[in-house]
Amino acid sequence: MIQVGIIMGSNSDWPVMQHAAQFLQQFGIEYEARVVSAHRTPDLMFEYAETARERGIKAIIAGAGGAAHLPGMVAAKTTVPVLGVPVPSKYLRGEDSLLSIVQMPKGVPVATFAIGEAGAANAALFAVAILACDNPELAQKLAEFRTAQTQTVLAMDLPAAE
Ligand code: RP5
Repeated sequence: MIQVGIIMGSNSDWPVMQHAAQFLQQFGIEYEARVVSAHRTPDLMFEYAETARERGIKAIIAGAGGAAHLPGMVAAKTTVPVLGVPVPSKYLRGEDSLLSIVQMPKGVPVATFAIGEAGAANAALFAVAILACDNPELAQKLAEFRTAQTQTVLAMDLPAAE
């Protein structure tokens, strides 16, 4: 059963958003990835948001660039947690995307992540953490991932100064 939805405003967002998909795959989470645009397919966006809960979706990772209203508008139409990923934009390097997503007025939250690849990856890890709340096996996998990451950093060597 699909538990996480990854949506994005354009297929041009996929190089960034695929980093979310990769992490979900790594943790064995079933997900779907779709292009849903706030301003170009607004009816689809509403339908997606309105049916997400009844389809069993537990978290929606929504990425968009520029005037990035997709995460906020989806959050307005569902109580499923929405995790917003600011996609780097052509002219403002994603600072516009970040501010559009993060500055939600009080009452309709969007959890906002870093601009770009790190944000997409962390949104997926956050979705895993949400699902792990009532899934001990998944919580264990997440703990093992963190331990492995720690070991990688502890094993880092630095070259001699030149
Ligand atoms: C946004 O406009 C999308 O999320 C994308 O980041 C940006 C550019 O879209 P394209 O012109 O590449 O389709 O809606």
